[in-house]
Amino acid sequence: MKKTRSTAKPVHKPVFANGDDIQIPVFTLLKPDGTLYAGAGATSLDETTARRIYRAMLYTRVLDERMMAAQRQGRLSFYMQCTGEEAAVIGSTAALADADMIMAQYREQGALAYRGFTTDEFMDQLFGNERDTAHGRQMPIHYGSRDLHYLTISSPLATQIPQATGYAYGQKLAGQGHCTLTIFGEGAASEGDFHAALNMASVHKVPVIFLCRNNGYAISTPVTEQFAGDGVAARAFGYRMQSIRVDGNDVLAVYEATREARRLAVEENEPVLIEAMTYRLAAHSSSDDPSGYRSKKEEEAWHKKDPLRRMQRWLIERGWWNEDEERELTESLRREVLETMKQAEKRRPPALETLVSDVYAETPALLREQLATLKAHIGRHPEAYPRSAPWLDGDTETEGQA
Ligand SMILES: Cc1ncc(C[n+]2csc(CCOP(=O)(O)OP(=O)(O)O)c2C)c(N)n1
Ligand SMILES: [Mg+2]
Repeated sequence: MKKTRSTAKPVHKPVFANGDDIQIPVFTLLKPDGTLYAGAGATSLDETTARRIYRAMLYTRVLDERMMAAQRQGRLSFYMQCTGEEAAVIGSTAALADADMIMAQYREQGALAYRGFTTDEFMDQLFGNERDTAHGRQMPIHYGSRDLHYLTISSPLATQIPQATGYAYGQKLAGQGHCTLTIFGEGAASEGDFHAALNMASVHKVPVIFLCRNNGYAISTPVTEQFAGDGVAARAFGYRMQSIRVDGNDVLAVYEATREARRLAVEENEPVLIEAMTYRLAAHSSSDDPSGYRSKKEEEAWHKKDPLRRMQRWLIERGWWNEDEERELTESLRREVLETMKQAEKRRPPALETLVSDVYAETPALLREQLATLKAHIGRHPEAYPRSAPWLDGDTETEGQA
């Protein structure tokens, strides 16, 4: 039988261990004021990539502000913000190759923005209109993009984590040098799926990077009520996996950590766990009100560590960005989001048939039967379906109206 790795000498009294003797430092390069720590060294970020990252961070902030406002105006049913976590999400994405796979949770729209998901694509999904690739069958924020190697979001927590291990195993077999980044919250890391995924990845040595956004809360439950151990990073040791804890509001540190993690994953078949320490500055979702479970004072303290401000100051200091550019870009992004939203909300809903089409290769008889029953029902009660009824019964005259 193969030996375990333990080389410790046997003892003759019971000796317990709880990991308290292991200290995991926080890797950070950029101070909250945007200056570098002494000893931070040179970053491998070039100007083009740095600007692309910052643009995606700003885009995500603007998108989130607008869409949250749209939800409050009753135009959108639901929304989730990335606010405060942009550096963790976008800094890590930027360290990948564009063809690497991303499997995220639901708060990672910044990754898509970085890869070039268009405002039209965001809006079509959010409004579930006829151009939405999921045909309106998902709630808002469940984006997906085959072209951008971004697995469609699924609501049940942690499902994407073992999927990432499996997918990365396939990437290893394919031998094209790609890896998978899976992003999830610290709450999701309490699911059994997280542990199964880490164990399998470590045993089979697959090119996967597990990025936990430790943002302090799982909805209203603070981390102090979620786990007793040293955060999420320490869990990797049980699986003999490389692990790093990083300041998640420091985009440079996240970028460098993920870059090295990718190298380990792809070149050395070492899966890596990254714990990005960050904070969810906004509510959990449009259905949540954090004032019931956390203080304004706590929020203020984290506003001072805003990842956007931090990167902006660093960029300006280097002469890679300036305040005029910031103002112009912000205004043009606001206009773009608003205009695109107005178009998207006017577009027709998906055809009723898409409820059952492209789910199975061939639509099963039972689903066809249910669709027929639904159509008949709507036909009997058109007044109850004011938006969809006119074009459901083949009334071509009204086709094209929203
Ligand atoms: C299996 C499962 N259990 C519960 C939920 C309900 N739920 C949705 S989000 C959430 C909190 C997740 O927190 P975390 O993973 O820390 O992510 P965050 O929202 O902080 O980004 C819960 C409990 C769910 N979607 N799926
Ligand atoms: Mg969380």
